[in-house]
Amino acid sequence: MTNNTKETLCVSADVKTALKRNRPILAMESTLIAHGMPYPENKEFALSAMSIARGLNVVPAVVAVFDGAVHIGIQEDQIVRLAKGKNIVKTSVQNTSYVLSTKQPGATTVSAAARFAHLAGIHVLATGGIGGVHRGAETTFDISQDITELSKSPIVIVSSGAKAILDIPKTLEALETASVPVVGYRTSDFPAFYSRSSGCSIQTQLESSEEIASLFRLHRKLEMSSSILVANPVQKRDEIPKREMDDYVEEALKECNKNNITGKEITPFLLNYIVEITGGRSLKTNVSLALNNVRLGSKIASAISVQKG
Ligand code: PSU
Ligand code: MN
Repeated sequence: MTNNTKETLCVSADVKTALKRNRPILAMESTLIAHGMPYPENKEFALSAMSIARGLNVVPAVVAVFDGAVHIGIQEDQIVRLAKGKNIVKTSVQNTSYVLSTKQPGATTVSAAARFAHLAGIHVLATGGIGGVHRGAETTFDISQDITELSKSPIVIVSSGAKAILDIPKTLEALETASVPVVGYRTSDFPAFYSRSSGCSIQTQLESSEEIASLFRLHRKLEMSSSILVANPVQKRDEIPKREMDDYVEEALKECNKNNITGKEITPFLLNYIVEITGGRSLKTNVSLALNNVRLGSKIASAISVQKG
C-alpha cells in the first residue's frame, strides 16, 4: 500500500491487526451478496460466511465500496445495506474510480475484490463462481473482467469453477491465455458452479490446502503476476446435475434475450431467473457452494500464514 492508496483503501481494524501479525485473512467479494442472491438469504449467507471464517481462526474481509473508499473488512450494518441491495452499484475494476468519485455504495466483483485484496496484502479470496467467457462471445465480445484481473493479481481465488451460464470450454481457454493456473481441489473435472462436473478436464489436481499453499509460495517466488484459481466442486448433496442444469440455463438465456438484457446485467439476471424456475433450489446450491469455498479458502489462508520464507 502506498500513501496514494491510504485514503481510498480503508482497511478495518481487525484486518490491519491480522496483517501486522501475519494472521490468516480471507477476502470475499460482495457482488454475490448484493446482486447474486435475493434478500434475506444473501444476508444470512454473508453472516454465516464471516462466522465460518472466524470459527476457523481466520479474519473475514468482505470487500465493498462506501463513502468514496474501498473497504477491506466491513461490519454487519454494511453487510445488511449491501444485502438489501438498494442502489448498490456492481463494481468491477473498470468502474471503481467512478463509483468512488460519486460516493455511491458498491459491491465488488471478483475482479475488483481480487485487485484490492492483493493491494492490501491479503493472499486468499473466496467467491461462488468467477465470471468468464459468455455464450455467444464470438459476436458479443462479452468476456468478464475477472479473467483479465486474474492475470494481474497474484492471490489464490477459491471458486466452484465458472458459472454454468457461461461457455466453460472457452472460459478455460481464456484462463490459459491469461496465464492463470487452474487447480482442481480433489477433482480433475472443472466444476460448473451448480454442478460438480462440466465435462472439461483440468491438468492440475491437488488434495489438500497445504499443497495449494505450497504451490502459491512457489508461484510468488517466481514473481508470477497471475492468480491461482482453485476450483472446488459443490458438495454432492447440494448439487444440481449438469444434464438437469442445462435445461434451466437454456430457458434462462432465452428469457434474457427476450428482455434484451445486456452487459453487466446479464449475470445477475440469469442467476435470479434460475432461482425462480428452480423454485429456490439453485439458491440453496449457490449458498452451499459459496460457504464451502469460504471453508476451503480459510484453510488455505491458514496454511499460507504458517509457511515460512
Ligand atoms: N458468483 C456468484 N454470484 C455472483 C458472482 C459470482 O455466486 O453474483 C458475480 C461475481 O462477483 C463475479 C461477477 O465476479 O458475478 C461476474 O460478473 P460479469 O459476468 O458481469 O463480469
Ligand atoms: Mn460482461
